[in-house]
Amino acid sequence: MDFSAVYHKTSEQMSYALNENELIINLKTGFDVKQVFIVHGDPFDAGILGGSEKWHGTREEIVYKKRLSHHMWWTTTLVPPYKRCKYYFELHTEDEVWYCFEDGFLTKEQMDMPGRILQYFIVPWMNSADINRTPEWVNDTVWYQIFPDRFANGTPDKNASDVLPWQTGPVTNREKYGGNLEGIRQKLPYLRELGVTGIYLNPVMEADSNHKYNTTDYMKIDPSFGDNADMRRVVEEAHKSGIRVMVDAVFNHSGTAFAPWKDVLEKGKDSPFADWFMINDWSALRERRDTRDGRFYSFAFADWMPKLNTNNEEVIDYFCGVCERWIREFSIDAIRFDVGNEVSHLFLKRMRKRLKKIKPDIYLLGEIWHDASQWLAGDEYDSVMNYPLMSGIHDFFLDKSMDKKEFEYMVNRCYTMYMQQCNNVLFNLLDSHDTQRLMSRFHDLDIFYQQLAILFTLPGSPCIYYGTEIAMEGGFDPDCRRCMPWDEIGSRENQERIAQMRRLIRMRQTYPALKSPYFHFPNRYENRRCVEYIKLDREGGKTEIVLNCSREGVHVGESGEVLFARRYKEGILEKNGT
Ligand code: ARE
Repeated sequence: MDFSAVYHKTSEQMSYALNENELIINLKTGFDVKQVFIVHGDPFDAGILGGSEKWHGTREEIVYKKRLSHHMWWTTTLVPPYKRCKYYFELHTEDEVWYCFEDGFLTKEQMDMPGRILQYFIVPWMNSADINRTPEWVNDTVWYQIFPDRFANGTPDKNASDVLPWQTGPVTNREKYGGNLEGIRQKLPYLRELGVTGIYLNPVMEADSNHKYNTTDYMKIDPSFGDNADMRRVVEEAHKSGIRVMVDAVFNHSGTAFAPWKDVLEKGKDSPFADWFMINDWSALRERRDTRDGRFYSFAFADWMPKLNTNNEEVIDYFCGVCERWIREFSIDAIRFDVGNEVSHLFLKRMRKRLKKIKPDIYLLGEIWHDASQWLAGDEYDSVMNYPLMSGIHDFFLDKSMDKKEFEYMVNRCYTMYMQQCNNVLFNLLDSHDTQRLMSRFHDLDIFYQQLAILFTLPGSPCIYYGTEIAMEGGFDPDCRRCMPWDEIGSRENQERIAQMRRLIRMRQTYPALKSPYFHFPNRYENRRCVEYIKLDREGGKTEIVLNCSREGVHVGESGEVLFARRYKEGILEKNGT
């Protein structure tokens, strides 16, 4: 047996309480392990100190498994009647059997040796206060991301003098086009009609840029977007339409017009805010150049975005207060934390406690592009933006040498990184204001819809970036932030695309299997790039997703209702068909 491939621990996503009753246990092995049993029971079954009675446990086969690129991932759910569990694994290869304990592997003879002290895996108590709980509504949500300056201008007759005429060509990061909260409010019926049930707004607080990631005032809506009353109105009307609202919180850094930074510039070390930032050289704070010289720390090396010291109790308290006020004043439902991997854990732990206390189902989302397990133990974020899934899907369509097995490994990797409660509320996206637009990656409508079909059939909650419903084009920042072409929305082509998006959204909302965490890859089709996976719901409902990503047609049979197909004729899924 390949011992080095076997991995288990009694923490993180390997062993955790899913809820008050269920305990999920995962084990990683090499492909040489063909069968796994878990022997489990109450630690005190054989008395307190063991004594003469022998602890036996119940032996059960682990039948659910997922393939990763170099490992097999075995998963089971136990219901320990007394909230405690003690266990070990029995691993079978073709010709060997090994018993896996916390301190290593034993043969049957070694395990049964009289007097041997066995190091079982132990879950001492499933304390209800420690269960990782995430808001249930998120799994049912279909998000729509809005970059406010470019989505809709609801008051064109009141444009400020620096607002440029709405246009649909390329844009820069210096221009303002007058998109605002009133524009968003007026488009709520459009979004509702599309089937959207959540909007994610890029920053709306006051800042002297068009993207507003350099905040000046955390409690004041930027005047170019409206005022606090407009924000209240948008949220209120969104709620009436069954749409929840998520705002962007930029707490890793501020803008240079943020009052505490201005105070620091003025008073230097004597400022009461001196420790609110991360300053190394007090003599050169005003100089305008990137911060590679280390005079202070900033976002990336942008000197207009000085890094906030989220290790400081005062800073923690201030920003927790800001979020509490957002919840109270605007009734928002969710917060996305910008540069969510650079703020302190202490800050996030405090934040979660305070916010969940006043709004238990608030959704706290971290902007983290890599493995985020350290933030997802249940005491910081609820989940993260699923950029690993975005790049995995993208690479599969880009690299034709990859076969469906690699697609399977990629999806399985994304869904074995975190606990199920976090997977259920992952924020799944294919593009954003920080990436190329989906349509501009391949310029192919079939591939575009195939990727969306994947997004809408995996666990988590899917998000479409404004304009994706009409397959809007756009390169990297700033090109992905073009104005929404409302004048062209009525064209036949756009209407067809909107109808297609509506079908996808409705399909997701109608079939519980699509949202569920249960899926497997039967790989029944011989074609190496015909991806197939089956989603199951709790009631036994099943949906099969087949994506022909090859250059040949694939016979798929006609066993059920076809929910969404791009290029499907008489049982044959044509090339690039979904
Ligand atoms: C602007 C220009 C850029 C220029 C930059 C520096 O547009 O072309 O390079 O200035 O001069 C905001 C604005 C941007 C602006 C930026 C700086 O939206 O337009 O850029 O401020 O002023 C990493 C971070 C992640 C971050 C991305 C962009 O970890 O947090 O980079 N995303 C957030 C927001 C951004 C926002 C900021 C942060 C700053 O979503 O919109 O930018 O508030 C990997 C890594 C990731 C990395 C990712 C992308 O995969 O794992 O960590 O994300 O690549 O680089």
